[in-house]
Amino acid sequence: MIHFITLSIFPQIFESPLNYSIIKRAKDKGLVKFSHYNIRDFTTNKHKNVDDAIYGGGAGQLMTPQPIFDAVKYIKQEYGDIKLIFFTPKGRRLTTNLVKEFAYLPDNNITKRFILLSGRYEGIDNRIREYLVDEEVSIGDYILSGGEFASLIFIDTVTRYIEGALGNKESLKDESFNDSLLEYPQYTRPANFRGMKVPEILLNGNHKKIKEWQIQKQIEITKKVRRDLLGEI
Ligand code: 6GU
Repeated sequence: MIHFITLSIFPQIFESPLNYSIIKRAKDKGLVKFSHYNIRDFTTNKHKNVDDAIYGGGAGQLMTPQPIFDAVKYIKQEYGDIKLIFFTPKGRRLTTNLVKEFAYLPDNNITKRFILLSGRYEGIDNRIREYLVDEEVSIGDYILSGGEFASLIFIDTVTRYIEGALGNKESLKDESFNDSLLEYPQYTRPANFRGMKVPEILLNGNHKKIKEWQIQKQIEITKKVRRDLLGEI
């Protein structure tokens, strides 16, 4: 199982999104587990402040080291040494390959744990990076208001790659990126919806022709929107 331990000043953000569908079922099956810690609970100052002004100037505030160091110490005393991932636009880009590495479990009886640290404000005091953070991960080239949504995306995508998390109806096969091409268009009943028709080729049961059509469509759509995936920038 994978135990995701989140560390954030807004632990409530994690409550709803992890209680649906594939993640909920993975949790019920004992494939994943969640614990959410509030950084503010570890503050030692009277006002429970978690941020402070930046040395050398600059706009905004940074997350201060004390509550994060103490929270991580507390979590590690509870569970032993755990890899800590910090979500930041400065991190390594999260890709299928990286997700598969994080999701990999050598056998089903071991518990793998991650501390997922979400920053807010302008970021974190660099000593947190230097002494506590094992990996910095970004979910894409844009700026979020905080790391919580990135943590949730990490949890969602890693969970999908845990053996047994997907049912028969869902599958890792044939999805966008699995063969570096985007997915082909898919249709369900009815074959004619208000005059909008499903491509004829999909209706005639010629599997070889259908496969060719699907690959052709994958190439077309990938060329159109993600040439970079084809190795052409
Ligand atoms: Cl992980 N955090 C924030 N704040 N912004 C991001 C991001 C993470 N990944 C992309 N943009």
